[in-house]
Amino acid sequence: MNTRHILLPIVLCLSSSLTAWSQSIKDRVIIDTDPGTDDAMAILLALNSPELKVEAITVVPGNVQGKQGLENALKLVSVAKRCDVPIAAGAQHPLNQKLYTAQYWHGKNGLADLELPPSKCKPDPRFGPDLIIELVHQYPHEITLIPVGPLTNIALAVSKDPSIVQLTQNIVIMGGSISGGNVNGAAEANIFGDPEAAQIVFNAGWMVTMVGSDVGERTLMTRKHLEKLQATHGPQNDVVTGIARWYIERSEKNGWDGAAMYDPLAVATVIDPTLVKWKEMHVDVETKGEFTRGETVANRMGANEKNVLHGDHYEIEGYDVLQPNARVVLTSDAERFLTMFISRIASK
Ligand SMILES: [Ca+2]
Repeated sequence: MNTRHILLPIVLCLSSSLTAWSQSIKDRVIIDTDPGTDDAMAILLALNSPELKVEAITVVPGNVQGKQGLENALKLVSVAKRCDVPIAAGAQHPLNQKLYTAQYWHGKNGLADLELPPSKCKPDPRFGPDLIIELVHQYPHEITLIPVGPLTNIALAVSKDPSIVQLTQNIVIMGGSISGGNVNGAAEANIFGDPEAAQIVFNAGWMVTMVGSDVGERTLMTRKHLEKLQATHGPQNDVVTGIARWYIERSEKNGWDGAAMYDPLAVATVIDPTLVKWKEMHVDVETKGEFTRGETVANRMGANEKNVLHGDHYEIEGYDVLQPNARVVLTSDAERFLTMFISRIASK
């Protein structure tokens, strides 16, 4: 070990969120989503969890194009008989690059090629980022944002009205990774999908809880869990079973033991923060790197070396402390999470 690191004055402690944010009886949440198989499971988990009041669902392009994502969100909410929840379209493309979609992982329609009944719900006419701004002002310090797609809509909302940063209770994202990507060696898909937006969101001035792909990939829904869920029936139960079966098969073909529960784990982290453990870090998003565009670069030391020019070379003169801007989730209690997930969906 490098002895300089031992001298660092900063002690970074593992903490569970029990002390980090207080759970109100019912958390008002906005889910920003690119549905998406795991998004569908996350949305239905949220709608069936008494701890959460889903104030809106905003749609962002990612796994599928924005139009398809909106249709999927409307169908899912209709299956749950929750047309009272506003569903709004948002951005139609990333801030500064072309859209990357992921039908390979989600099926041609984004929902495992299941044909859901036509939606009885209508889209909300407001623009997703504007709806986020409106709701955060309507319920100051009460809204938890749960972005589970590229961060385009959130970046647009924060850029248009930076005051929402202080007025938002919490932001829990599915995105990033501190141990390699799932798109390539460096980047996770949601951050890769809009790195400039992600850099805006991480550095907006709030504490981002980051549920990364590395943790999601250790939180697998396997055939054992699928068997439990397909033993019961109901409109939502059957949709989740169909999606999960397709997603597990797709994952197995790619060498996984089960389906990574990326987005549902982010929702579950809001429902019950004791399901995960995190560490505070400073996270930046690489927007330029030749091999690393879209990587979440997490500083584990809490500081950067201060290098000062001495004649023709630099010398280290100590450290510049970095303020943490993220609670980086490191582990999850996967079995307890899956037990909860199945119990919430079963027979619904
Ligand atoms: Ca997603």
